[in-house]
Amino acid sequence: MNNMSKFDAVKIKNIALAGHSGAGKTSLAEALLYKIGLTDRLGKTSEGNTICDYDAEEIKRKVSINTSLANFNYEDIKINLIDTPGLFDFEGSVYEGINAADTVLIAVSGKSGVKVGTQKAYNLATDLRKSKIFVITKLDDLNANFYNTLTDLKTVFGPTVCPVVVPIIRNSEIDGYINLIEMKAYKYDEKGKAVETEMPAGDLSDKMDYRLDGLYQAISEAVAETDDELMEKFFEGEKFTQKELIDGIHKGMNKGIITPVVCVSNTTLAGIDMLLKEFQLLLPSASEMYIPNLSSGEEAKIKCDENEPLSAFVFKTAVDPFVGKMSYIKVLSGKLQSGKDFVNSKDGKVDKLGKIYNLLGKKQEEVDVAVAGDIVVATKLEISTSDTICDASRVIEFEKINFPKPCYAMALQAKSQGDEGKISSGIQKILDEDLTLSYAMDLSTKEQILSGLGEQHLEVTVSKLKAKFGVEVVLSVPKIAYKETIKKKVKVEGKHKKQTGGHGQFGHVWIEFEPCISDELVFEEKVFGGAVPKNYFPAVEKGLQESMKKGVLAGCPVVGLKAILVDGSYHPVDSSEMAFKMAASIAYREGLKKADPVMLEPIGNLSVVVPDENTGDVMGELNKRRGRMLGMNPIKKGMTEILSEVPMKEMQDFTLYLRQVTRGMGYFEYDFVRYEQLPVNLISEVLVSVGSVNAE
Ligand SMILES: Nc1nc2c(ncn2[C@@H]2O[C@H](COP(=O)(O)OP(=O)(O)O)[C@@H](O)[C@H]2O)c(=O)[nH]1
Ligand SMILES: [Mg+2]
Repeated sequence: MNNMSKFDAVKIKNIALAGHSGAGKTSLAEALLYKIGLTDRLGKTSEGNTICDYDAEEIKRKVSINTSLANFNYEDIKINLIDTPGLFDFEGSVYEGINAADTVLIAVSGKSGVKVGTQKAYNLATDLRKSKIFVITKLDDLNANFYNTLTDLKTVFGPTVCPVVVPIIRNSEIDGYINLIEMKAYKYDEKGKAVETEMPAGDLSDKMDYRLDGLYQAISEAVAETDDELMEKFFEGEKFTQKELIDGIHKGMNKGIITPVVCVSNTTLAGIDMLLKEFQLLLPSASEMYIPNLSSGEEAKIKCDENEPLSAFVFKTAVDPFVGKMSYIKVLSGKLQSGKDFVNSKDGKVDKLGKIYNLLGKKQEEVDVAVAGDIVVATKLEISTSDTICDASRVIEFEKINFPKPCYAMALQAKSQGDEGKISSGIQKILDEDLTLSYAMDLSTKEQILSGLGEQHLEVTVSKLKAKFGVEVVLSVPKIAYKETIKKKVKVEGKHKKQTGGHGQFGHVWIEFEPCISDELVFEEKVFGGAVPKNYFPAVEKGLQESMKKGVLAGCPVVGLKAILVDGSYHPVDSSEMAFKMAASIAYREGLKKADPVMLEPIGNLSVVVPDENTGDVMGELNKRRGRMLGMNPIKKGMTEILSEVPMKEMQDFTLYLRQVTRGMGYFEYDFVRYEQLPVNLISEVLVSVGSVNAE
């Protein structure tokens, strides 16, 4: 057991690996851990044997799904790596990982360049005031092009992009790397070991016009921006010392005005040692990080210092059927110590910390204290993601993680009957760990609806239910809660008369039906001279109310109906409440058919945010989906919000469409507003889909 942490917040660096799927994040974590000597073989995500992709679903799918942790010591610092998934369906995990980081390392594939995942990671890191560094990967691949990718980064992210390690390219092959801070050139041998070599003069690449002096000038300029004195020095044409460059970049990263760019190969390990050095020299430590605001919106006014009272934030929860609940915690001040009491600021409850662990992938190493700045996992505690736990002497609550909202819904059913109980207990555990999922019954269709961020997200959830909780479920397209109403006023007769043996049945009514604005039946009577005795009125009303549960078109519930009992007759012996109820339902069926019945469909308000260049496409698509445009607003850099009203029927796969056309940049919110008449030409199509719900 690691008894006392050797590291204080000045010596801890929390780095989230983020970026587009396939950019090489998990492989980079693997390369770093191998280089450090924590592993003796370099795992591959495609072979399912990496440290960070250890979950059964990840091994099966060969892709990261959860945020995972690894930690190592480098020189005199402790580095916590937080590997996040790149697929947008698992974006919730990216929010968790970036939340816990001080620096977001954005991996960019040198083969494919800047992708939507690159932009999303950059934007989220910027919004949460994290430092950023770009790592261009896959430089060993012949199709990788560092300088094109660099140009790409500069175009998209502007002048804060600042190359620090660049390759020397001769005859389309990498001939070495230059560290622009040291102004030294290196070659890597087969073992990924750096050997210093001669600095090239002039061009670094055959095709591109990136020149050494130009790159050096760019770094100097960026560094000059961080400090007035340095700016003066720069204008006087003086060269910066190595220390000035390092401190300047460090400061610039902290302020968010410099994003260094380095390059690596995760397979040959070229550049990995320089990246470690960069971690040590350039990256801000946990003590310098921006402390998130309180849930009240106020500044937290605390220091990331172990001598302050404890405050720590739960950024992730994992529920293991065997181990139980695992809470991933970032300590923001003070010390987290096993066996010590803490207060959960959400409800003031006091609890005692059990065991705490450092994680290396799935491997747990017990520790007994974690100081400010560090990340650990605590087990078996009744705390949830986004909770703040504190020392009783200073109870504060940090703002919650603002997770993306579920936007893709499917109906969920047990494969075999009787499993419903198992489903809800299993889902409850999955909901605890995944705040981008929701599970609720649709009261109008009586279906259980599972919503998440996309198809794969729900697939993985179903797969987890089976693997972890032993229950099999099937997903289907959710039913739409259609309704029916009438458009015309009619007057109809309903007569129920039966003579069976001795006692007969007799009920007879005349009812006027007309449209009105009400979800419930509006019932009146205008009966003269006791044609229908008063004591049968409630039976007539009840008969109509029961009938309204099913319309005459598709058996959907009827709304907007007013009924006036105007006339009828009775029999002194054979009439009964039952008989009048029957008569009312006969009148109902007759009346609604004649009263121009129509179907109603739910309509919702849609606010969809897309990159400017996609507005035309998305508006065209909304038009096809029977949307009604309400307006357009430019929102932050390059994004436009389109407001419209769209029928719910057309929204089911909208997430998938939007993902595809905006390559993942677009997002939306959709809320039910009202019912509207379903166009007549769609009735037959809808009849097919509703048929099964209402046929009893
Ligand atoms: N040639 C080469 N392949 C790489 C490198 N880094 C990652 N890959 C491959 O790219 C694919 C995606 O890598 P992975 O680490 O899973 O990406 P992630 O989604 O960002 O975690 C895998 O097949 C890796 O083997 C690299 O530096 N060079
Ligand atoms: Mg990965």
